[in-house]
Amino acid sequence: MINNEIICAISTPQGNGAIAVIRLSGVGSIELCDKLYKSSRNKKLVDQPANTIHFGELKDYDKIIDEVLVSIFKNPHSYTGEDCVEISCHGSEYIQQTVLQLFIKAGARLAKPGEFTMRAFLNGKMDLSQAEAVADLIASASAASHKVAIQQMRGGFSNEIAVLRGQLLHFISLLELELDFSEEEVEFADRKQLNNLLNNIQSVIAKLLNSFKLGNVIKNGIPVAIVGQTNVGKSTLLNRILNEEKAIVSEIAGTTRDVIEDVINIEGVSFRFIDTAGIRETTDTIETIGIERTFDRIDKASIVLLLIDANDNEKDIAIAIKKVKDRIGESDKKLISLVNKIDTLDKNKIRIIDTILLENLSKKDIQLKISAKTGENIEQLITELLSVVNLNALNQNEVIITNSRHFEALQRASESLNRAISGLQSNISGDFLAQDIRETLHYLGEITGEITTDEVLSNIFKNFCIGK
Ligand SMILES: Nc1nc2c(ncn2[C@@H]2O[C@H](COP(=O)(O)OP(=O)(O)OP(=O)(O)O)[C@@H](O)[C@H]2O)c(=O)[nH]1
Ligand SMILES: [Mg+2]
Repeated sequence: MINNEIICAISTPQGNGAIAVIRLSGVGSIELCDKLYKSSRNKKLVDQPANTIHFGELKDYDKIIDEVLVSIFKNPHSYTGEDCVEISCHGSEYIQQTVLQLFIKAGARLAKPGEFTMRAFLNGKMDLSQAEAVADLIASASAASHKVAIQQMRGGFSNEIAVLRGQLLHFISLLELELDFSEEEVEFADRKQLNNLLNNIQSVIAKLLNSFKLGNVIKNGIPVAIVGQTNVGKSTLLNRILNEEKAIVSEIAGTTRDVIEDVINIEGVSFRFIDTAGIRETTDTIETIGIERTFDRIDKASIVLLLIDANDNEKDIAIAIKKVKDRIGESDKKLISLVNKIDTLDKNKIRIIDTILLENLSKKDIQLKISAKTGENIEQLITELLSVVNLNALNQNEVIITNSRHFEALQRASESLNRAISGLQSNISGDFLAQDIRETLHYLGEITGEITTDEVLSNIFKNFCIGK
C-alpha cells in the first residue's frame, strides 16, 4: 500500500507567521532537498548524520528564496519511518508557497491529508488507534480531551487491546490443534479456563464500552441545556456563564426563539451551554418550532438546567417542571433546578417556591438559588456542574474510548464473545467455538489496524490536516 513517491506539504497553519515548516518524506527526499539547498561550506545533506539540523540557503537556480534550517531524519528513525526532511523557513505565505512549488517542480508531490501519519502507520511506527489519536491531539481544546488523546497516542488503549488479543490467540491455537486431532476427541483447551478468560475479556470490553459516553462528552464538550418558562432569565444566565452578551436579553416574554449555544472551558473541561426558547403555550408558529427544539435539546443534553422565576404563577411553575421532568424520564441526565432572580425575592416567596420544588422534584435533583443578573451563587453552580461530570475515570488514568469506530468494533467483539460464551456453556463443538473467537479477534484487530482495508484507512486519514 505504500508508494515510493516523495510527498511534501506545509505543516504549519495557513497564513503569515514568524516561521513555517515544510515537510518532505520518502525515499530520496534528502537528495531532493540537496538539489535546492546550499550550505555555506558546500556540505551535502545526504552526507550528514541522521537527526541533525543544518543552516543554509534555498535557491531556485541563482535566486535565493530564503535562509533556512533543515532537519534531516533517516529511515527508520523518523515520524513516518522513511527519510524525512523538515525545512523551517520564514513564515511569509509567499515564501511557503514558493518553497512548496520548488519541491513539486523538483519531483515531490503534494501530500494528501494525513498522509505522513498514514505512512507512519503503514511503516509500523504506530498502530491505527495511535494514529487516530494524533488527530485528536491536534484537535484537543481542553485539558481533559488532551489527556485522553495523549494517553491513546502513547499506546494506552493499544496495550489494553493487545493483551486481550494475546490471551485469545493462545486459546485459539489450542482449539485449532484440537480440530487437527478431531477423530481422537482430545481437549487441549481447558474449557473452564477458557470460560474464565472469555468472561474476563467480556468485562474489560464492557468497561471500555461504558467509557465511551464519558469519552464522547470530553471530546465534544458536555452538553448543558438551559430550559424553563419564558422570561425566567435563561439568556441572562448563558451570558453570565460565557461572560459575553451572546444572547439577546429583554423583559419581553418569548425573546429567544432559536437555540443559541457556545462552548467554554471550565477547569479543563469543555461545557457546551445551550440557551433555548422559553416553554409556554403559544399559537405562534415560529415560537412553537422553537419550543420543539427546546425539548429536542433536553434529549441531547447530559445536564439540564431548569430555571424558575419564583415571581411566576405557582401553577405554571409546576407545569413547566413536570414537562421537563417528563421529557427527561428515566434517562440518566442530571437535572439541576435553579431558582433565579433571588435578588428580587422576599422570605415569603422563597417559602412558597420551596414548597413547589419539594412537591415536584425528586431527591436526586440538585437545587440552587441564584441571580443570573447579579451573579450571586453562580460560582456554586459551576462547582455543581464540575461535580456532576464524573471525571474519576479520567483522573485514575483509565483507558477511555472517544472514537465511534473503536466503539463499534468493541460492540461487535462483545457480540461474538457473547456467542462464544454461551456456546461454551451449551458445549458446542470446537470449530464453532473457534469461529466465534476468531471473529472477536478480528474486531479487536480492526481497532489497532492489524486488520484493515483501504477504505477504512482513507476514511480515517481524510479528516486529518494536510502536512500531518
Ligand atoms: N432581577 C433580576 N432580573 C433578572 C435576572 N435574570 C434575568 N432577569 C431579567 O429577566 C428578564 C428576562 O431575561 P432573559 O434572560 O431574556 O429571559 P429568558 O428566559 O431568556 O427569556 P425568553 O428568551 O423570552 O424565554 C430580563 O429583563 C432580565 O434582565 C435576575 O437574576 N434578577
Ligand atoms: Mg432568552
